[in-house]
Amino acid sequence: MNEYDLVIKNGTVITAVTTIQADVAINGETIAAIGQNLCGKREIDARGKLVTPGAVDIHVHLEMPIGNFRSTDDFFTGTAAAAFGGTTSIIDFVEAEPEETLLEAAAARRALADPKVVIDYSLHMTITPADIAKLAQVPDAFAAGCTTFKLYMAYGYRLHDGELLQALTAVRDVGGLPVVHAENWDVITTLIAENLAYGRTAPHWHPRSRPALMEGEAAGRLIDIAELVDVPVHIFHVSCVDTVEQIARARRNGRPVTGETCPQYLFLTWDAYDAPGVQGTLPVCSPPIRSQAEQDALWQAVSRGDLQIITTDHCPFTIEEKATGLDDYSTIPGGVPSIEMRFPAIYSRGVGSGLLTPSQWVDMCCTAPAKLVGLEKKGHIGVGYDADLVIFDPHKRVTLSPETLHETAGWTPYEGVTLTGWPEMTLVRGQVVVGDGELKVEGGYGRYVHRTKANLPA
Ligand code: DUC
Ligand code: ZN
Ligand code: ZN
Repeated sequence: MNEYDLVIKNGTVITAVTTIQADVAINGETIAAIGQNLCGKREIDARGKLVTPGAVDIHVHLEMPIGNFRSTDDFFTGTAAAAFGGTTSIIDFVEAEPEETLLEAAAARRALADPKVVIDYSLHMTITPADIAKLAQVPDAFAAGCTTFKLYMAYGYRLHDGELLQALTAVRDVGGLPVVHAENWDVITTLIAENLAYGRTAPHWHPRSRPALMEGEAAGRLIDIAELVDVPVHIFHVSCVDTVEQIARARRNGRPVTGETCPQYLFLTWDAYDAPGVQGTLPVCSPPIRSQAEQDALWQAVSRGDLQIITTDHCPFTIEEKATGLDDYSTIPGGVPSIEMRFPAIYSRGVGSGLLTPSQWVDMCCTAPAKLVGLEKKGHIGVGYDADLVIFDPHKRVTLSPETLHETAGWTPYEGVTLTGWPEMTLVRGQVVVGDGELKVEGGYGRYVHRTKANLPA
């Protein structure tokens, strides 16, 4: 009988389309067979456990410079935390300095990440306003494996509509996929100035400066410009019904548009901004966290499939860094940590409540994101795919806190939330990366994935 290198036996295998009792056999770095009574030189018993593809988070910011700060998790701590939570691939970002070429910037980012990562990763190429003069370099970025391109409609990186049109056209011409932060920056900056002028400086005013209606407006405008250009588009971190409706309408009209949301919008409400002192600064992220009604509606959208992907936008800062904006909410470095809890949290709240089937959970956290961004061998349990797998204990209860998590911000917005279901073991290309509650590999085990395409949204 054929003996495989490793067999994960007796588990409940969940894919985006089905749930079966089966063994999963691995040779080298690759899934070699799925079936009954498979034999391995090594075997891991997964009886009573779920076996899922490794989760794929296509939106993380590790050691990202923002203003005077740099997001606290680096490529080692961030990917280690991801692995503890069952995530086996991430996509981070390249932002070129004005004097750099896109290729130089990508090479520098890889030089930073390569020695540190413990899971596999790839990079979105950001097109900033300074890069509009470099659009002729977009084919080089694509050829370097950056097949997806980040465009901002907010912050200093914000592209005006004409620049958006130019960037979308350049991305279309190489067959790339634009991934976009959609908010209305003119309205936001005007509301912030007005609030500050009236002495409204507390984080309470953060979501009130970034109205849901205008997030939807920006998404709709983006979708229209993308239609004009005839390019697909993926909308990042959807926080409200207004944006969901724009995406759903576009999809009904046959437009290749997808949307993602993130745990902060599914687990928190804007009441968090009213916590006293520095506590109220911690959940500042953009788009902002909104009302309970918006949160409920996002869960419904996820359940219906009106949003197709769940990512994190992991971008944490320390309490001290957040506190620098205590007297002016508009200066608080934006972002929260979610990289570790995403996959189990969506299982616990989504599958646990019956809002999501196990296959929807796997699709939104693993399969659909991998497919969208062209991680061809990730996100699915099938012969020939990378043996990126999670052995998931559906009964294990974990209460989230800085002590139970491996992120380095020193706080979590999910403090005290108890989840039912947590990864017991995480494998990347056949290697146990997390097991027995420990990290089993060194920085550098992870690899850059040189993508060759992005796929049209389904
Ligand atoms: N929003 C955040 O809150 N942080 C990182 C970038 C972003 O768009
Ligand atoms: Zn963003
Ligand atoms: Zn982001």
